[in-house]
Amino acid sequence: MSQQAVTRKLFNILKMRAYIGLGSNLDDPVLQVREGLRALRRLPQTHVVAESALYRSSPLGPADQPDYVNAVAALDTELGPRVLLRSLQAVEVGHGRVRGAVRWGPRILDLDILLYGDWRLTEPSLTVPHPQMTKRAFVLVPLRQIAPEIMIPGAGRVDDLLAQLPAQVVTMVGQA
Ligand code: ROI
Repeated sequence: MSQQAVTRKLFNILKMRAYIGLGSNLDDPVLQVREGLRALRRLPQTHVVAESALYRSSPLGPADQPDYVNAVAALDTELGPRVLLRSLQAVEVGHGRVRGAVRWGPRILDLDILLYGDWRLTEPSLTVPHPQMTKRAFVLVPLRQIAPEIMIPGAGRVDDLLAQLPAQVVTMVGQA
């Protein structure tokens, strides 16, 4: 077997399918989310396998802020969840995100680990599945686009979760 084939085989064994939520409501949110997707494609030991379209929605939480643009990406990654989280935080900071500014305030680029395989983690800095994702149509609508059959550990199928939510308007605004 060639060296390349060995490397590919190892990657297949080690990799985990993770889903990342992206969101922005400042400084040209469509551009920010596209830049975020580009940054995901550059992560080491990681292949982006699907990207949803971009969706606009009004802010959940304080209403006196601009509308958000959201998307979801699926990755196959060899990075563990904590290293993945640190890598995402580095991308956020690179995009001018100031952590701990205003809770639920506007943000240039937000990258969240939604799912990491079927793992369930509860740690001070990382809870997986993302604890609010089941209540957020702006997460579930793009997730359903790229993974209609996905099961959210401890919560259920994405379609069933969406059916239980009060109507939230989430409008497709462009392709990734
Ligand atoms: N609201 C929407 N619509 N989209 C988001 O990505 C988003 N992110 C947030 C809060 C402030 C909770 N509201 C949001 O962090």
